[in-house]
Amino acid sequence: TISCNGHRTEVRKPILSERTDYTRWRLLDERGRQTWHYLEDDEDAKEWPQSTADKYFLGLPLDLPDLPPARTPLESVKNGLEFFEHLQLPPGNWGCEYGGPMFLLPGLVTTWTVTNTPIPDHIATEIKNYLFARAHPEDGGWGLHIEGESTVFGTAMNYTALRLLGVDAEEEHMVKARGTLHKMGGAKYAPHWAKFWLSLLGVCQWDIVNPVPPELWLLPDWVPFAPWRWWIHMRQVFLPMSYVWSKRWTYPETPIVHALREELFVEPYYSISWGSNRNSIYEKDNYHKKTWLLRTLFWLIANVYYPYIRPNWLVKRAEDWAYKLIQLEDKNTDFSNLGPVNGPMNFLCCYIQEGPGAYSVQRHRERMADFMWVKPEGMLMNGTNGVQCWDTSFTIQAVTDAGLTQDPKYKKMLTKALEFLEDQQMRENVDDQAMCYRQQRKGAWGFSNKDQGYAVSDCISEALKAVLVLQRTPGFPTLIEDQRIFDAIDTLLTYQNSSGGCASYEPTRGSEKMEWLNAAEVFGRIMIEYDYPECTTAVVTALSLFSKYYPEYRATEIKPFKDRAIAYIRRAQFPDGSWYGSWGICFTYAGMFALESLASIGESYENSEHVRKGCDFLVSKQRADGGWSESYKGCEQSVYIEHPSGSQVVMTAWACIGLIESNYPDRAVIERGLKLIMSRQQKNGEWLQEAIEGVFNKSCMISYPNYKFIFPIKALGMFATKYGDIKLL
Ligand code: LAN
Repeated sequence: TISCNGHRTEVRKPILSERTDYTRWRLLDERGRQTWHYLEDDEDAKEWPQSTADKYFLGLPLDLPDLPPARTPLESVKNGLEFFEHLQLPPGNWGCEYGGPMFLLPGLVTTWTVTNTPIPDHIATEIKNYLFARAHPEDGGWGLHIEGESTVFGTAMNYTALRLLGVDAEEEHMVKARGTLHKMGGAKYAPHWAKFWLSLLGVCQWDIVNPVPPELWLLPDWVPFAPWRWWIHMRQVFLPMSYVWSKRWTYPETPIVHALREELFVEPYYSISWGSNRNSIYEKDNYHKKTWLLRTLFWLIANVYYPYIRPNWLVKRAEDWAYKLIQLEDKNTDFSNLGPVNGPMNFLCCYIQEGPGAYSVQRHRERMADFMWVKPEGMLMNGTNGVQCWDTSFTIQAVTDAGLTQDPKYKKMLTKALEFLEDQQMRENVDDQAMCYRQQRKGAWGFSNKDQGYAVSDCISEALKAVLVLQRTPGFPTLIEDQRIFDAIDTLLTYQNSSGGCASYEPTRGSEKMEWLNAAEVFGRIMIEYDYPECTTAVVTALSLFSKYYPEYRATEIKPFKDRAIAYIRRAQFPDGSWYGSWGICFTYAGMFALESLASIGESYENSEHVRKGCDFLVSKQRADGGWSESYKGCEQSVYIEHPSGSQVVMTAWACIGLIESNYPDRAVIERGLKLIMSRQQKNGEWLQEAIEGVFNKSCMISYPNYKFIFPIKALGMFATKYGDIKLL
């Protein structure tokens, strides 16, 4: 069939099975580009056997031997490394699922649908399985993230994704989810992003979407709220969204669109007054309430500017410029894009602008695979195209802290890891850096890989520390010559804010007041870059290590940089002695970093009031079993809240690392924490997954599955190096 706007809408529907054959899945890692492949053919499967890492990720039996029980911290570290080494991928990096957010798959499935992208059966089947597995056990809905309570955002969007994949509306999970959605008021009460996706799908009408005018991209740079000043994730999502919004592009009406119009709302579709429900939102979705200022602006744009003023020439200029910026983003990342939200959206923009046959559309289509991950529950979409550089840098550092870099047993593993980091260093700035408002990146590392190519202050720092230490260890090659190290430092030195702190991708470019324009409702603190104790610490410690090896280079700038950064760390401490963590949950995470910062300039429990208060705070939260435990709710509410499932190895490791860094005088406290960590280690050396570890934007959680290896190894290793490898169990 050919639809009204000339696109073919006839795409074969996937055939959904109960599940796929897990012995057929393989992870391919090509220089840090990770994609999963399903080998239908027996011959192919034989030629490309499953690795231990594949089996581990898929939850298949591993047949690894039991190791001698660990009695001392170093024995535990060695058992842990024995296991973790099996998970190292061929190019030298570590990888893992990076799930948590529950709003990513629906955007992808919607994009696939509206761009007439065929979805292979094995992929549709496993996405369906994942979404079913992650439905809330009680009400059958979905939340913003895997541990959250059901929201309209999660439920309306994931329900839609399942229907687009071909799940029947009368299927038992679907009936339950729909009931929950209706109890919350239906999709009319969805937040902005959901209204956007549903409108382009044709399930809502565009009038229900608060304005996303691309005209903002035409504002001169000096305007205090111009988009180039926003946090990069917001402006890079705003960009394609504004393009689609401006075009009011809509998928042709298909039977599934009609069905969803019936299913997602409590009232008949034709009775809904779209324009008057732009601000309708379900209470639990409304984490960050819109300000009166923003609501007024929206009202004026929607009711005055859009219908009566908006001249066509301006629309054209704005759309053209927005599209140009989309193309630059695509070019600079080879279509990997910054993240899993703007990736599919840019894909859609290319489809709209250039048509289904364009190279850009084809390349975007291929790149979607980089975000996917298969685990026992099914297939999910990762929060980035992987955790490659980040987890690899931390792993090297953990082995270093355990004093094991010279142990021949780990030489091969560490050399490969170093080779990976060498390969992933960004050697040049992006083209047209100023035009697309990008930060300098020469010499930097990112969080995932070089294709994605976004430098982050702490990713540069952690990678740099790993490289510096290994390259200075006898027996390791110098793969990165001095000039490349200096490039990294030059870039790193661009990251300090006037406050002294460091943010994530860029120094802060605008005022905190911009939060008044936060329209996403479901996230907090998203509009600009903020100072983070985590990022600042990473930079400080990287600079310190660098100066140790290269005392001359830019020394007169590094010293004051560090002083200002430490002053910020002190200022960021809460009166109770804690620090708020923005990227890990929550106070144990930030506490570890902040105490590390202070330790790096010689402050310890003995000589520093800040350290004393920081340690006392942590110690006051130690549980009777010796562990620490934090719930994601602490991130939302900015107070320490324990996780109901008890002590967690990851948070226990974070707290212990902070205390060890600080020379906390009562060693028994630390030993009790380490004992808990050791007692949770399995016979084959692994630790099992516990509660979720990471966070972003205060309200959305994200998994860091390798942290359960990295941080216990680091904590135990640091203890052994500092106090000796004494018997603990
Ligand atoms: C990440 C992942 C890594 C993280 C650290 C390096 C740990 C942090 O110290 C700095 C910020 C950074 C790079 C970060 C920023 C926001 C990300 C990219 C994420 C939490 C992973 C997913 C998240 C991204 C915004 C998800 C897509 C959602 C949107 C709201 C656009």
